[in-house]
Parts: sequence; C-alpha cells; structure tokens
Amino acid sequence: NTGYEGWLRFSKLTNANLEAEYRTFFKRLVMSEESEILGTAKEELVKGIQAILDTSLECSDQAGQASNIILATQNTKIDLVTTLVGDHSSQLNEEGYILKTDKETHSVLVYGKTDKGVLYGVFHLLRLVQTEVSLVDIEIVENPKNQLRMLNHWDNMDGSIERGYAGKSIFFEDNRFVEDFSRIKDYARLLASIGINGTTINNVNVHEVETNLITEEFLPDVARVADIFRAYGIKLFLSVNYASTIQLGGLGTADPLDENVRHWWKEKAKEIYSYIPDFGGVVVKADSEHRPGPFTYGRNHADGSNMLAEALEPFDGIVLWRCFVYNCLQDWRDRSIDRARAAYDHFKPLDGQFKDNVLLQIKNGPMDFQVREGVSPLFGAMPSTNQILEFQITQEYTGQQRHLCYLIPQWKEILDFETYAKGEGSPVKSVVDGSMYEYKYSGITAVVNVGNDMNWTGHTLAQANLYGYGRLIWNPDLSTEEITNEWVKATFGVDPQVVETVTEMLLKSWSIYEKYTSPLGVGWMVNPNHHYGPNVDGYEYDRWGTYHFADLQGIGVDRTVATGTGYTGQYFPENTSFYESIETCPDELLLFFHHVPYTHQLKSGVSVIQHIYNTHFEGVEEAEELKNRWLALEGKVDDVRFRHVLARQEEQAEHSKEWRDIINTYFYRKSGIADELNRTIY
Ligand code: BDP
Repeated sequence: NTGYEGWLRFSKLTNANLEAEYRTFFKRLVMSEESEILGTAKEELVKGIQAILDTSLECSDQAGQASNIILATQNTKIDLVTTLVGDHSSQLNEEGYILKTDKETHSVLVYGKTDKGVLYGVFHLLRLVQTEVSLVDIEIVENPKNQLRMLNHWDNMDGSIERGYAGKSIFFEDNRFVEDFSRIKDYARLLASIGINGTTINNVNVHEVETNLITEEFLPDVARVADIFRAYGIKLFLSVNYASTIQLGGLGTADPLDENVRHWWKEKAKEIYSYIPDFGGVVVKADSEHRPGPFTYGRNHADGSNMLAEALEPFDGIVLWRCFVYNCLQDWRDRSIDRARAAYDHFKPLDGQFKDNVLLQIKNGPMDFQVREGVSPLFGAMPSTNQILEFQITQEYTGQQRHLCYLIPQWKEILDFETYAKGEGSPVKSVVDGSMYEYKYSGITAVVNVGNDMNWTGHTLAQANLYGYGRLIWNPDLSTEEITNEWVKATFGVDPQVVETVTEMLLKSWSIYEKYTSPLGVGWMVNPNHHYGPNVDGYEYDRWGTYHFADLQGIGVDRTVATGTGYTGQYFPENTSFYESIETCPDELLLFFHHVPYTHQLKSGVSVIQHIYNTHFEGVEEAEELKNRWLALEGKVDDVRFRHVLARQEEQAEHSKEWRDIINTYFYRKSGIADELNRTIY
C-alpha cells in the first residue's frame, strides 16, 4: 500500500454486523437517466461497493421490490423517488443532494437536482460505508456553502512545481503534456470526492512556454485534460500571461485600453472556447514579483482585469485576478513601507470598478502564507467586488511536507475571523460564500500540495490537508474533529488506537510547528529562496519587505496607526482598536502588530524572551512525541505507509532541534538575557 488510493481506499469491511446490514441495501443500482457525470457516479458506486463488500451491484433502470440504490435527478420519473424526495427538493441548489433511506423497501436514494449533486451524493454514501455508519435511518440534505471550490496548481511545463514537495507535475514533462493521462483521471476522482469543482493546471508565474498553453499547439491537450475533469464535475481554468498579446500576438503592447489588445483577447477567447466549451476562465498574477501587468501602461488593476473579463463574458468565463501585489524591491531601510498594507492599498480604492465576472483572489493573510499572520483586511472591505479567498495547501512555509503540519485548524480560524464588516456576525466565511454582499461569483481556492509521488503529497499525512480543504470549503461549519475523523478512518481504517493516535498527531501538529519556528506571529526567519529551515536574518536586510526588526532591545513590526505603519487602520474599527492596543492584541500575533522589548510580559504571564525559549524547547519535545506516537502504531498500519511516515517524523524531530538551537541562540546573544530554566543555549 503506497498511499496512492488516498482516502478512496475502500478496503474490505471487517465489521460483520454492519456488513450484514449493508448487504440488505446494496443489491440493485437503479438509474433511469444518462449523462456523463451520472455515468461517473454509477461507475464509482459500483467500484466502491465491489471493493468494500465484495458484491457486484446489479444495474437496472427500474426499481425492484426491495434493496435499491437509486441514483436520480429532478428529471427522473420513478414513483419511489418522488415519494422519498417529498418537498426536500426545493432546499437544493445546483450541486446539492439528498441521501435518504426508505425503511419499507430497504432502499437508499441518492438524489441531486443535477447530475453533479448525484456524484457528490454517491461519494458521501461511500464515505458513510467506509467509515462504518449505519444506513438504516439516514436523511441528509446537503448543499455546498461555497460556489467556487477551486485548486491552483503551480506546475511548470518542464515538469517542475513551484513550491511543490511531492515530486513532479502530474500534467507536464519536458515542456509538453505527459503521455499517459490515466493518473489525471485518478486525481479527478480524489478531487470530486471532496467536492472540488474547478482547477488551474499551470503556475501563476506563467513563463514563456506556458504562455503557449492558449495556442493551437497545446489547446488540443488542454481540452483532453478538461474532458477528464468534466466527467467529474470539475471545470478547467488556466493561469495566463498578462502580456500574451506581446509574446503571442506580436502587438508590442499589453495596454488594457488599447483596441488591438482588447480585440486580440476577444479572438483568443473564442478560440479557447472552440476547444473547451465550458472553460472556466483565467487566473492572473499581474504586476507582482516581476510579472507584467497594467501598471506598465499607467493603467490600474480594474482596467487590466476588465479587459480580460470582457473577452470571456460571452462564454460565461471568469477572471480570477490575484491581489498579491506589492513592491518586492523595496528599500529595507525604510520603515514606513509595509508589505502587509499593499493589497488593501492597491485594491480597496477600486471597489465597484470591476466587471461582474471578475473576482479578486486574496491570500488569507496580508503577507504570505506564514504559520501565523493577521487575516487580510480586504475581506469584507469591498462590498461591490466579487472576492475569492486563497489558501496554501502546499506547505511552503509550514514544513514542506517533511514536517507534519495539519492546516485545517488554521483555515477554520481564518474563515471564522470576525471582520465586523457589517457589525458583529460578519465572519470571513460569509464574505467568501457570497452571502454578505450577494456576490455574483465567490468562493475559495488554494495552492495544492500534489505531485507525482506515489502518495500524491510527499508526506502521506499531508493528504489530510487536501482532503480537509475540500471538506471545509464545502461546508466551513464542519468541525475540525469531524473532518479529521472522516479522513483518518477512510485512509487508515477504524481501529480505535489508530484513529485516536493519528487524529491527535494531526490536531497538535500546527501548534507544534509554530512553537519551534518563528514566534508570536512575526513570521519568516527561513532560508531565502527555498524557504526550508531556520535563518533568522535570512530576509532581514533584503528587499522583499519581510522583516522582524530584532535588535538588542526588542523585536516585532510596529503596524499601529499611532506609531507604526498604520496597517491596523485597514481593519474595521473594532479590529483596529483590538490590534492597535498592546493590551488587547493577542499573544500569538503580538510581534506581527507590535515592536516590544524582550522583557515585555505576555498575557500568558511570561516575558517575550522566555516565551521564545520555552516554546522552542517544548516544540522539539513535542516533535519527538509525534514520532513516538507514530512508532506505537507499528503493526497496525501497513508496512510501506508506516515506514514512510516514520522517516518523515524522524526528520521532523531532528530538524526541529536545528530550529530550536538557531532561534534560541540568536535571541540569547541579541538580548543577553538568560533562560530562567537554565537549559542549554549555545
Ligand atoms: C510566494 C511564493 C512564490 C509564489 C508567490 C505567489 O514564494 O513562489 O510565486 O507566493 O503567490 O508564496 O505568487
């Protein structure tokens, strides 16, 4: 077992009672309609049940007296369906579904308003069986809370993956598409099973080769990939080069207001849609980290994105325009410039100027996917502009899939973050699910952690981040515990010791990682470029805008309105005063918002310097415990996966010591303040 099946492992059921129960339901699969997605749903159900129960479902277009699994949509004309659905159907949106047992006939209905709903319902049903839930009495009505549930690949056509920690691209090699697409289908299954409905396949940094993806050279291949995803209800998107008109069109300009530029994109859109009629749209990184953009022509981001949106509009395509725009060549000596301010400063003034089919794609924090940072103040701040939130599943700054860092708890905190945009009760999740301002388009996207390693994600336990991401954005109100429990059972089986151990490892891992890395929300302190491992001053005297300002007296970034960069002023007033005041600012973000002396007393009762020492010692001990917890599962987890995870946990335990020693030594030497507990600091 290599981990390739992920959470769709469908191992043979061992619980005899449940097996007997399931057998009373799973005899006949009834489906009276046809569509490509329904075909997928049927195939998945048949395959899954075959594996779990070792039973072949008999297929029919009519319900029998008993033991039917019925797959149906609003177009199905079967009496039993109409009776079972009752008035529930009005509660469903386009992707929602009903799962319902009929006790009399021992039947289970999987009903979607559309075929997509049926597919999601089938995966839900399989999840229930896999995690050993009785079907005797189920009545479930489910709708995804977010409209766009996307992933972004940062894959390059040479096969490398920017910030990829799980091997090479599953789409590209040697500057073309891979030969064998079967892995892409296996991937689509995994994504559909957690409700993902859109993905890009290439890096946001679109280099010369990838610019050609929207030409006749590659569009036939792009279309083949789109075909595979379509059968699983997933729309294909591409990242495009803002300056395509120059490279491909020979126009010499990418000025968004230039008639020729606009015309070129309109023609290009027609061409793309002639290959892929349901093409989702484009993701654009413009005027960011040396990428071209409208600034070159004295235009703003509304001009740039609207130009593309106009071209895609006739086809219902959308533009996901990234807000990761900041000066990456700033003067590090100038304390008044704050990278954290940049996205808000650039985009907030443009609210209301974007076309209907533009969404602003905003990273969860104002810096860059750190283990801890504030939540972007842009959420909720643009009532008239569609927004989509961007998370990072790939663990660029959180251990690169060599360390365990389960991110669901972090993402939940962000989604639950109170913006006060419309007073109390205005969490980020209500901004991005579109309900707060009735956005036409909205949702959540994330940089994915997948590559061609056998287990997809490098660290097998990092699969939990992908799984959890899909489940969480389907319904941000699910608890971390529910999501985790599902994943562990589906992936490793239901043995209570395994479930308890893996769950505990996952749930503690974010806090452990945070403890031995950068303290109190200050972030960074990583090796430049690859970002793995400790380097306190790695970026301190550089031009990227990522500083901690540690000197002999203190540390932290003063982002207050009163004496600092004024960043706190970008939040709604309640949050401005909450973070502005050192009295109320929470410990975990203290150094993100304030510059304080090492002797400053935290709310936890210890000084900043003592906190740094304590957490770094604790983090290492806990990383060691993670390894030991896993070790206790020897014999309970199949050998390949057992040894694989063990190797990663060993590396983490070892590497955490390097973090501890470098960080503690640095601050001991800077501050000259001894550890109260007299532990070894070099
Ligand atoms: C940073 C990555 C860089 C990405 C950039 C982005 O280090 O590789 O290109 O984000 O999001 O986190 O565009």
